[in-house]
Amino acid sequence: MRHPVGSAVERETLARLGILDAICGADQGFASENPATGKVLAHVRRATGADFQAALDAARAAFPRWRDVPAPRRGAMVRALGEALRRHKDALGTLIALETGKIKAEGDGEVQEMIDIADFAVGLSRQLYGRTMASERLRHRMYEQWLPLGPVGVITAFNFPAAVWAWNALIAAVCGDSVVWKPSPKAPLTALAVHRLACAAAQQHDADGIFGLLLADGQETGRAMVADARLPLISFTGSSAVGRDVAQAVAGRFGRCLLECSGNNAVIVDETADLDLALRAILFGAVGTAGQRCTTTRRLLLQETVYDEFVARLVAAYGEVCVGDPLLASTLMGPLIDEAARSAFVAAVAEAEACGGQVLYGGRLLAGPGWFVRPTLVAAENHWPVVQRETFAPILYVMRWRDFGTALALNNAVPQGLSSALFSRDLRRAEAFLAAAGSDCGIANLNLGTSGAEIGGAFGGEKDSGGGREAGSDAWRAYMRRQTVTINWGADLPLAQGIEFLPRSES
Ligand code: UN1
Repeated sequence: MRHPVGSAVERETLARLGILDAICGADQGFASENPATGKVLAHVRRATGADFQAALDAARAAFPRWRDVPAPRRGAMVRALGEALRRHKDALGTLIALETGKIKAEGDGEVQEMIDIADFAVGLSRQLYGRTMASERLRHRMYEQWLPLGPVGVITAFNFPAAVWAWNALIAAVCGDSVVWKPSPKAPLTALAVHRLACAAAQQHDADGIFGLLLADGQETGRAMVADARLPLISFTGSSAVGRDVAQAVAGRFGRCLLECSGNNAVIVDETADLDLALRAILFGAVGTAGQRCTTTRRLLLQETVYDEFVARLVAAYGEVCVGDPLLASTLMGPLIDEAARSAFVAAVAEAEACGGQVLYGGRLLAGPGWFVRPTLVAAENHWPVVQRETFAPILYVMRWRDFGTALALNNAVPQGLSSALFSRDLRRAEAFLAAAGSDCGIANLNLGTSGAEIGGAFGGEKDSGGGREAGSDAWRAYMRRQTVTINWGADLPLAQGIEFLPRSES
């Protein structure tokens, strides 16, 4: 059952996070809405062109000071922010739920993801390692070092309004960079709350000005950031269509891009799989966050021998999903983000049906208020345009296969290449899935779902998913510039490749 949240909870949450004073009148800014009620949560002030210049100037001014701070001390600032996030986890998790419609458990999980990346970044602050190479020349030494890059522009989406900033900003911070953040206009309050905590930590650690924030609801600010050579790196999360424009614009000025774009992630299930595990993973992957993760499971590829049984179990499980108020503990799925998302859901279901798709479950809206839909299963074919596209909604397209080669081919036969998963107990199939000719995605999971990655791995995808890698592993390198250093400590000048280059008199 749905119980729209009351404004008392909203006010109290904003107060707990200390951002009530940042709220402005309706005529002074743009609205953040609660998708569970369809009502305005609050208005926030819109950044002007002057604010943009001021934010860039501040980030530029902060950078030379910050890059001189030893990296482990930069880590201490991030540790303080991680501690503040721990203290505010409940309130921030609630605000994320209020503003994005994701359920409270997932809102809290998103804050935990920030805490995790903070811990990771603190450790990293003592591990920004370069390599030493063996020089071919006598009495020469070679090594590479990683140096701070400059102010980083971070553009984030509504669906992870806090964690994706943290992936970027906390790694960038230990790397010695300042950060200018443009969050989604659909989640400005979360950004305000996070930014407030970040600035407090920065202030306590002589890092004033390293975290900038620009709240804006048009395309102008994002475009200005992308075009501005003062931001040597742009990290962008959003659709492949916008990501393509960002990539071209940033390449045109020889900037660097980190792109986290659309996914169209498949789960393959074969007849040897633990079907109980597969069912739970697919439910979380397809229904979690109301299908609005870039890692959401959008395609289910079932071996034909288990198709009927598994679909029947899935339909039954979908019937048990409680759709409603994101703050209620019993709710598994909240609303879509806005009316446009709900229209896209309706259009996608209609398009699939027009192609001959059979709705196995859901396919319908739930009556207002709020942008609620039913989680949806559609028997479909992979080549239909609607299946080839990412629709940010809980629609799972179900398909069947006979031989495993076909399953692998279907997994890869979409423009996107973010996440993928196989449920199987067959060693040969598992290895084939993970081999070079297997999944072409940036993420390949065996016996777990496509979403819910840990921060310790590098996160990102191939093809139209953009090619970026963020968060763990060596993703930090994107936020630094590499310098190759060669030192001659001898009294001679040998040239590489054995070249002799001497005036005639000396030879
Ligand atoms: C996103 O949807 O943009 O792996 C990020 C996951 C989360 C991050 C998703 N850790 O689903």
